[in-house]
Amino acid sequence: MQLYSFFNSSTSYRVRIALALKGLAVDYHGVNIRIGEHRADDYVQGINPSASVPALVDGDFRLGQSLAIIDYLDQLQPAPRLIPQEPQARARVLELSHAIACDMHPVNNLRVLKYLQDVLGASAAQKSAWYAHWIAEGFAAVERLLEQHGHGPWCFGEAPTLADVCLVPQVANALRMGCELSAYRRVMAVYVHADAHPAFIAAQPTRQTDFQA
Ligand SMILES: N[C@@H](CCC(=O)N[C@@H](CS)C(=O)NCC(=O)O)C(=O)O
Repeated sequence: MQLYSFFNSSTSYRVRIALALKGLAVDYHGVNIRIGEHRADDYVQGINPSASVPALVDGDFRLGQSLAIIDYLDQLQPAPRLIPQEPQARARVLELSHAIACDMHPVNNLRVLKYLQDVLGASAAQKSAWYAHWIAEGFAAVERLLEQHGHGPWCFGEAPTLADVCLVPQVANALRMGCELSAYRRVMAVYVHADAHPAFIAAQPTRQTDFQA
């Protein structure tokens, strides 16, 4: 399999964690979204019509969208299962995962921040305020979800699920952007626990072949 990824992309980071947890090896292709490689015609036509990372290529099967990729990997290699099968456990994991992947990530995506700056004329300070605002809203919701339904050292129990796979990259991204996260006690406890796991370490941005300081 081939993975198209950018070291600092949180959605790529999700897929890297899932691959590492499952012990699946891939050929890694760095796509530098800072210089627009994800918008190049051959990438959009040949790899990912969404013009984003990550993308997975398995033979002649091409797939974008990190959650769809992780679901595909879960079907291909169920151990360890990241999306539970029992209906309520599955719904709970998807609820938290979507709070991050659908509510938090899209509003702070590169193309949104670029639009704010390049088209709407937002200053660097306004862009940072936007980013911090949506991080605070989002993690407050995730904290409440963990408070009401979380248990164990991971989001839900004694083993990682898709919820942890989404949480860690989103926290890492927010910390990199200088956000203060100590108020989200449960979020940070899961982050600290998960970030010490070998699969989560292997997936970190600094460990990728396309990493740039
Ligand atoms: N919902 C998609 C989002 C993919 C996405 O937008 N990835 C970001 C990097 S984290 C990207 O490629 N951004 C490029 C841009 O915004 O132009 C997924 O989960 O894969």
